[in-house]
Order: sequence, then C-alpha cells, then structure tokens
Amino acid sequence: MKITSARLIVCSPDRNFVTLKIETDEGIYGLGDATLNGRELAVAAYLEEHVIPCLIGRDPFAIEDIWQYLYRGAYWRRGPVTMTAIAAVDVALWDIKGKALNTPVYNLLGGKSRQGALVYTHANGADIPGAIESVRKHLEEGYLAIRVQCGVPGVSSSYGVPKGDKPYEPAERGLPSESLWSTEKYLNFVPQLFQAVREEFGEDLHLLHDVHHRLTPIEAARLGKALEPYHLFWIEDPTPAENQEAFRLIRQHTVAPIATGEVFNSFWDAHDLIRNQWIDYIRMTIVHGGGITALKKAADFAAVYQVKTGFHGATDLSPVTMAAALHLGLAIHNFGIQEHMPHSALTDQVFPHAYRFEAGYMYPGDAPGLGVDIDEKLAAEYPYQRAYLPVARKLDGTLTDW
Ligand code: KDG
Ligand code: MG
Repeated sequence: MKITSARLIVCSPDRNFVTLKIETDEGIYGLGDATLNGRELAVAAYLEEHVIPCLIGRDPFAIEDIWQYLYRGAYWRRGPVTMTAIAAVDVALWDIKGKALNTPVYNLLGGKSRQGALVYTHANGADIPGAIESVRKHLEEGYLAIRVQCGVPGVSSSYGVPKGDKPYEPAERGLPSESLWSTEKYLNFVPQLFQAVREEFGEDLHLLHDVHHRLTPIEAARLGKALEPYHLFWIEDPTPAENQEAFRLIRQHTVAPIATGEVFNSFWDAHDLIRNQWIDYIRMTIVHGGGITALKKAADFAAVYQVKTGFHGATDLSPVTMAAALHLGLAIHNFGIQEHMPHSALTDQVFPHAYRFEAGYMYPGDAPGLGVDIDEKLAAEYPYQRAYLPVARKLDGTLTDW
C-alpha cells in the first residue's frame, strides 16, 4: 500500500478544526486531527509546506519509521506546531492500518484492558448555587466524575465559567479577550466551593478541579492542603510546569493528587515529573504530544512509576482526537480517566463517529480504525474564523498565566 495524497480540511463548525486526510492507492484513507487552538493555520502551513510532500509514495504501515522521519528528520525537534503536525500524520496512519486490517485501533495497541473509559465532564457556575446545579445536571446525565469550576466573588471572569447560557468554550472569535485574576480571592474561595459541593452530594462522587496554571508552587501547596478534606480525584495544572522541579515543593506539602500536562508537546516535558513521582496523572494529549505512537510510549513509561493517564479532552480537540484517546485509553493498563467536554451538535454532525457515552463511561466502538469520519461537504459550509484563547491580568494590570 502507498500514500497517494494528503490534504487538509480546515473548518469551523462552532469552533475551528484542522483535519488531515491521508489517502492510499487501495482506496483506504485515514484522518488525523491537527488542531492547535488559536494557532490553527501555523500547523496547517507546516503540514502543507513541509510534511505532506514527504509523505507521498510512502508505505502507510511504516508508522514508527514515518514518526522518526518527521521528528528526527526535521532536525528542529519538539514544539507545539511540529508535534501537532506529527500527531496528525501518526493518528491518520493508525486509522489507515486499522481499516486495512479490519480491526479497531485498540486491537493494534494490545487489545482491551477494560470495557469502557471512565470520563469526567465539566460543571461550572457563576456562583456556588450555579455550580451545584451544574453538578446535579451532569449527575442526572450519568457522569460519575465531575470537574467543578466557579466564578470567584470579586473577580469579573474566572477560568472555566461560561458567558451567558452557552456551554463553556475556551476560544473566542476575534482578537483575545482579557480576563481579571486575583490569587488571594481565589485561594480563599475554592475550599468553600468544594465544601458546599461535598455537603450537597456526599463523599462518593469523583470531584476534580483545574487551576489552569495560575498559582506559584507554594500557593498550590496551600490550595492542596485546604482541599484535602474534600479528597479531590485531582487538582489539575496547579502551577506552570516549564520547571518540572516546581512540583516537588507541592508534593512535599500535600497528598492531593496532581494532574498536569495538557500543554506538553513532548515526553521530555513530563520526564522528571513522572520519574520523581511528583504527579499522579499525566494529561498529555494525543494531538499535541506527537500522536498515538508518542503517547503510548509516554504512558508505558508512566506505568513504571504508577502514574496514570488523564488525557486532555476539551472541545478544541476534534472528535478524531477523542476517538484516538479512547482507543489508547482502552488498551493501556495505567489508564486513569478521560476528559469529556462534549462537542456541539454541529461538530458531531461534521465528524460522524462510532464512540459513545453511557453511564459514566465512553466506548470507542468496534468500527475498523478509529471509527470517525468527516462530512467534507458540511465542513465546507463552515470556513475557518480567526479565534483566540483569552489572556489574564492581575487586578493591578500585570499579565499572568491564563
Ligand atoms: O485550548 C485550551 C483548552 O483546551 C483548555 O483551556 C481546556 O484546561 C482545559 C481543560 O482542562 O480542558
Ligand atoms: Mg486544563
């Protein structure tokens, strides 16, 4: 089998997605997600100008070799644009191999270690009663694990809180909006939020919380200690992780489980965190971390240190990435949990898929390959629109981590 063509489909059904379609001389094609929120066209250009020309004529079954060719062969390694482009190719090739061998991708990765992938979804409210109502709604939908985010009194817009009655969506069309941040108000408030949620729903529900990189290590340690009575499933991204050593300090002060890695694009971003057991869950995502090939290796390394996975699964990762995460999550032994922020109905229409949610778990389905397609005609009706993530400033105007 040979790769005969590869092309990009850039569309915006409610939000932007970049999809790579690789076609072969046997009529089988594969899909890969190449979406990098707010920097979509940089990856599209990287693929179009520098990667696609090198793919034509290659054997699509040579997944490892093609991965190494794009990684080592570029000389310039790593970085979100490069690794997203490599991931798109990698995932499309796994899709092709599964279809060619008439088997779901999880079978190519070692077969099922479990029947379904435990998922968590997002509850958010402008205030504590709103957050509690949102948790209740998701419990009624069948979720067993829920991330809770809430507006902080005195802070005009907090991470994870929707504007108006639309579901929370991180990217916004147009230029970046600015939001305000106060660490002190946040640290004083979050324990009250989780106390109220536990009082309302009891001890059994899995609760998660995303700090979104906004604290220093010692502030994160304080938060971890304050939240211990509410035994969260994890505290996510408590501090930026460029300096992996920063997590040592958090670890010294709290037994709160820690998850990080959604912005990582290389295994090396996580190497010290894992081997020192400074984290409990690695959140690298297939689309930004170099694909199934790279994430399988990262997960296997993490398994040695009893670190589990918690792959990123926000709406800016397309249904192709969700499917890939579910296939990998079903196969690896150290799967922890999968994030599930459901896509809009329109996005689901553009990307018909075999995966489904039922009673707290997601199932990738048994279609050959990844079980996701793209309706190109419908996609063409929703062209790309420039969109950005917001930026955050402290109350005195200093730019801070969003
Ligand atoms: O593109 C950025 C989003 O994916 C991110 O803000 C969502 O933090 C996030 C999460 O945990 O889903
Ligand atoms: Mg996050």
